[in-house]
Amino acid sequence: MFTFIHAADIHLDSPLIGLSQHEDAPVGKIRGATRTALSGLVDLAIEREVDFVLIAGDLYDGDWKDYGTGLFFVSEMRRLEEKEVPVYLIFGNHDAESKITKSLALPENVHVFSTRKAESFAHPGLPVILHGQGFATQAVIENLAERYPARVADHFNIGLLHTNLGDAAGHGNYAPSTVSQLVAHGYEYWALGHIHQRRVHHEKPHIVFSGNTQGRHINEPGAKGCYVVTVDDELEVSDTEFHALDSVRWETVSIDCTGIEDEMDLVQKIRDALAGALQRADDRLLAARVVLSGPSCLHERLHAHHSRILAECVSQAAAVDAEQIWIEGLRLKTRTLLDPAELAKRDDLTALVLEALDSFDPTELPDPVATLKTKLPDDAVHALTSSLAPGSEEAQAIGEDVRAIVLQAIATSSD
Ligand SMILES: [Mn+2]
Repeated sequence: MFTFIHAADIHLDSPLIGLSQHEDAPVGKIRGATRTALSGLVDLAIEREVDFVLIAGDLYDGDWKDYGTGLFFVSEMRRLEEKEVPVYLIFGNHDAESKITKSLALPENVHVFSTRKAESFAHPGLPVILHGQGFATQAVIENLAERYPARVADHFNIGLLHTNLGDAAGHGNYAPSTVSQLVAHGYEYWALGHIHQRRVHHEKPHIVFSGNTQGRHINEPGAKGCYVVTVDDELEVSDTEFHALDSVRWETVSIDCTGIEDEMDLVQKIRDALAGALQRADDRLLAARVVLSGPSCLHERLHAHHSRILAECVSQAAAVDAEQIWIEGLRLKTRTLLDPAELAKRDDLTALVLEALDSFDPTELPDPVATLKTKLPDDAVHALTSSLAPGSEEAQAIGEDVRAIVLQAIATSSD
């Protein structure tokens, strides 16, 4: 029997998006989260006395800002070298050979697969053989797995691959492959990287994404970590155990406002929901996005006072645990209880306003930043215009705010 750890997408020193704007955010903890995950991985490998560790691409987030990133990785790998734990590593689209301009000599226990062609490493002392190829450039579009070596008989064959399996939507379509192709290849275990959501796609043979080791934004919620894989004496996988490594947990905290008529009741609900989410985060720093939804008589007030409600979320988070919860943002998805058709019956002018409101599109307003744009660098102009592009989340939110405020004004005007 032997065990190994399968990890991928560590994205060492990647910033966590959406947290740094808080002036008293625990910057160190947030900035160090991807490092904490790597240290946790090494601790786990030592504690469990695993035979080896796999890292299936995107160890680095991109080129190192300075040598600190490399020094940290080397020092963590030395801890494994002392315990004689080999590490098998491929590079992915984020840390493709062509993108990384800095390098440091790695300890001898770290084996990096070639980026020119697929190669095989026999793991000493066990009937285990590893096959892999890293990315030479970011946009590897060929099906790398097709040229992986044939299965070696009487061995546990592991394929290390950074791949967009099954043309998954929303991911760079790099080194595409399919489940049926990988099954047919004959290896016992495909250790995959690239998709940040962990998933066992197939068992016997195993085709597994471990997901990333630390969520980096609100769209990477829930526990993140690695798999500890156990292989029995018949060279069959007997267990794939997920182990969380994240120190900052992202979660969308949704509150259904149906039936809530009093703002104080809503505030209490927000506080309870945050307390529940913190408990689920298991002593980790919780980065929460609050989403309010459902039909509510508070709809218009919430939209008119977005920043106050956001501040209330921050305040309630602090009341639950000031050190442990950070509010990433607030999304208002409530619906009005006012009936525009009823309001329109009042008089012609109201009907006219409501008709105009119906077709209101904030992206068609005269451009308030036109002159500013001529003075800004291209990147900033792009950021400005894309955030207010038709259909964007920001444009929709502005549209919702305006509708709610106008409806409220009409509804209260004749009361
Ligand atoms: Mn990645």
